[in-house]
Amino acid sequence: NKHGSLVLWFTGLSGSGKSTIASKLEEWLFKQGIRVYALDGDNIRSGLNKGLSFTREDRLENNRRIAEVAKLFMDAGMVTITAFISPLKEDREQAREIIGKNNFLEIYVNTPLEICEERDVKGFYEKARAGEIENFTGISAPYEAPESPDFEIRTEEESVEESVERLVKFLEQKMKL
Ligand code: GGZ
Repeated sequence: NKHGSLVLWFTGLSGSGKSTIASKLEEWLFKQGIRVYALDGDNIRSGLNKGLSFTREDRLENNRRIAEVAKLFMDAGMVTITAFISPLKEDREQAREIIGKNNFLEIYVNTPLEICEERDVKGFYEKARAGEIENFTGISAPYEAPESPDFEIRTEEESVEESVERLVKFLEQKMKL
C-alpha cells in the first residue's frame, strides 16, 4: 500500500463510541504528521447527505456517498476515517467495493446494545423505545455485526486511550507508519 492510501471504516451502533475513538485516532495521527481526515455525521449527514433519512434505501445511499467521498480523500493521500453505523453487511460490502478491498479496513466498535442503551448519551434509545424515533438501529431497525472485521474494539473492556493505542499498533504493522 502506498503510504496513506487507506480507509478505516468504523461500524457500530449509535452510542457505541465510534466517533469518540475515531476522533482520538485522528488527533494522534495528525500529531505524528500523518495526513488524516475523519468523516462523521457532523460533516456528512448535516451537509452532503442532508435530506437522507434512516430508511434502508437512504442508509444505503448515505453509505455509498460516504464511500465515494472517502475514496476521494484517500486518492488525495489522506488516511481516511469514517464513523457511521453502516448497519448492514450490504452497506459495508458496497463501501469495500467502491474503495477497493486492499485499501479498506473494517473496524468494528463492538459495544452491546444493552450498554449503548444504558449510556443513552443523547436520549435517542429512550425515544426509540417510546416509538418517537422510527427505524432506530438496534431497536426497530437491524444491525448486522461484522463476521470478520479487520479490527475489533470492545469498549466495555478497555478505555478509549487503550483502544487507540492498540489501533495505532495495528496500523503501524499495516502501513509502516
Ligand atoms: C440510527 C439515528 C436514527 C435512526 C437519528 N437510527 O448517536 P448518533 O445519533 O450521533 O448516531 C446516530 C446517527 C446515525 O447516522 P449514520 O449516518 O451513522 O447511520 S447509517 O450508517 O445507518 O446511515 C444517531 C442519529 O444518526 N440517528 N435517527 N433512526 N441512528
